[in-house]
Amino acid sequence: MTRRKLVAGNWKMHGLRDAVREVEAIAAAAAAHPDVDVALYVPTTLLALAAEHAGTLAIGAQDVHERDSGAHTGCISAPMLREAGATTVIVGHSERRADQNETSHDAWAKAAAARRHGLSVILCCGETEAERDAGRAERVVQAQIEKSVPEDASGDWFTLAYEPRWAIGTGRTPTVEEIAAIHAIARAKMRQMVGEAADGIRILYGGSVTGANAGTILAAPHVDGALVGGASLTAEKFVPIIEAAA
Ligand code: G2H
Repeated sequence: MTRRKLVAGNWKMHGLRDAVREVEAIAAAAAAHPDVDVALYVPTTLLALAAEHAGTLAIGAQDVHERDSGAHTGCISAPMLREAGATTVIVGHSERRADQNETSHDAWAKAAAARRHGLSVILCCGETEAERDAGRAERVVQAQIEKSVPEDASGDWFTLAYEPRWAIGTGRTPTVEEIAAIHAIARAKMRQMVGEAADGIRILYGGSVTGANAGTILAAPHVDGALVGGASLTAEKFVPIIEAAA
């Protein structure tokens, strides 16, 4: 099955209103490469502004609450994200797992909430350095997938991102063979869970992707795109990654 490449930028806790210039430039690059899907996950405060300038670029949030409303101070629901202009959301990012103690079950519930309200989802998984050193990377990723991938996951709304925690923001990446091996295992695990629908689900690699390594990583077997942090903050750094996917 052919899967379109997806290049997604995760701005994390970066960006004030003047960053709209970067959104515009990234949107122009997305429009110039209609064969690649491009998404930008901005801080909540920038959703509405970014959506105004998005064109074909998908604008997303970096987290969502599992409930639609209620007494949850500081949280944002899927209907609120939709109203602000988001069409997609990241769940289960390892920084939220580490900083907010989020679990794979939380990621599952958040993905379900997003789905209920028509938001597409990137769900993140990935092992720690200690887990990889102990030879447990494959089992850790399989267990995360088992606990977090929704029963109705399919490629029209769901994407998995493999982000080894030790590669995030460190400048270190696994070898292409290591990335391909985990992606193959991840797809096999999803096939067990959702059957043939797994073949339509894109699996992104994330962790220190740059313009310099994107071509090699994106050409690896089983890699359907990239989730990019630091190198997505400016068009100058992000556009070469979009071009590498085209
Ligand atoms: C991993 C990635 C974006 P970076 O978190 O999700 O960040 O590219 O900075 O390693």
